[in-house]
This record gives sequence, structure tokens and C-alpha cells, in this order.
Amino acid sequence: MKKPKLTYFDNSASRGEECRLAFAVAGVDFEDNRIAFDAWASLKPNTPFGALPILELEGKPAVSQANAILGYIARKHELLPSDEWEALRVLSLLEAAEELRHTISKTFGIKDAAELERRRTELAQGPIRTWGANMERQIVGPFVAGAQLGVADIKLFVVLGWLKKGVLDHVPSDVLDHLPKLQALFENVKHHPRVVEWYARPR
Ligand SMILES: N[C@@H](CCC(=O)N[C@@H](CS)C(=O)NCC(=O)O)C(=O)O
Repeated sequence: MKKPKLTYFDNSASRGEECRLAFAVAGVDFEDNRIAFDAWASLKPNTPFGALPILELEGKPAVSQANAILGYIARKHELLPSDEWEALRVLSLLEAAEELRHTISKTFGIKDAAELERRRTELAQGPIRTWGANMERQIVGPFVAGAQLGVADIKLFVVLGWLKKGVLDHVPSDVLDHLPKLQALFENVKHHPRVVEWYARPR
């Protein structure tokens, strides 16, 4: 059986990284296909929706959409609760995390510096904090569904890691640090042995 092949950009961030991390946490040997940005233009028209990540399984055409890929990995490798309603709740959080990304990405490409500052400040004080408070209420603790790390924890870890890097101008890196359950979740994922192993691997 050929390994599953995950294709994404060669950076440890965003939608591709959370799929890689889900495979790593599940202990799956997968092909980690990383492409350079300058190779993207020629690959793009050959992907299902012109975006990455894509997943290829033996004998099947590529599929896209990070949350669908995460759902597949989670169902197959026990990163979702066995209770159907709990699983549904966890999957809903993957969508909520995507909504946050979409909200923030509306400010990408704003060229005017003052306008960017205004929009990002508004985001940080409003929608991002509201999203965080809503997400906080969804966490049983220490992980989303309780004691066991699952797929939503992995996605939240990557999204929170993005905010914490402070790479979004005018969005303070500690914008969600006041939320204890989200912070504990982030730290618990970061220190999970499989996650530590993933980031310590030789590259
Ligand atoms: N809805 C898609 C969005 C995928 C997406 O926007 N991917 C970005 C990278 S995170 C991308 O491929 N950007 C390059 C492009 O759109 O040309 C998903 O969740 O996977």
C-alpha cells in the first residue's frame, strides 16, 4: 500500500501544517510533499480547487480542503471522539477555526498603512476576541473534548501559533492570552510527545 501523500508549501504553518501534524500525532507514515512557491503556478491548475493542501491516496485523484482532510485522518486514526454528537461538535470547531482565518485574511492585501492599522486594530479588539471567547466556552479541558488530544486541538494549536508569532501587524501576539483554557490547550498540544517529536525531527 502506497503512503498517503500530502502536498503543501514548504513552511510550518497553516492548513498544510495542521494536516501534517494530524498524521504525525496519529503515527501515520505519510509522504510529506513540500513545494516551493515558485513551483506553485504550474501545479495550481492541476489541483481540485486551485489551492493547497491536497491529499492523494493510492489509486484515487487528489482531494483538497484542509478540514475534509483532517476529518478523514481523524476518523481513520481515532482523533475524533467516538460519540457521534461529540464528534460533530469537534468538527464544528474546525469550521470555526477556518472562519477566523477567513475573517483575518480579508485584511491581506490592504496597501494603505493607516487603513491596515485601523482594520487590524478593529479585528483584534472585536472579532478575534469574540472568536476566542466563544472558542474558550467550547473547551472541556485540557483538550477540546476532554483528556485526549484530538483533531480540533491540532488545528487550534496551529491557528493560535499563528497569532502568537506576532506576524499579523497591529494584532498583538498576546491577543488571546487572557483565555486560560485556550492557553492551556496550546501548551498541552505543544508538549504532547508526538508533537515534540514532529518538531524535533531532522529536516
Ligand atoms: N478552503 C481551502 C483553502 C485553501 C487555501 O486557501 N490554501 C492556501 C494556502 S493556506 C493556498 O493554497 N494559497 C495559494 C493560492 O490560493 O494560490 C482549505 O481549507 O483547504
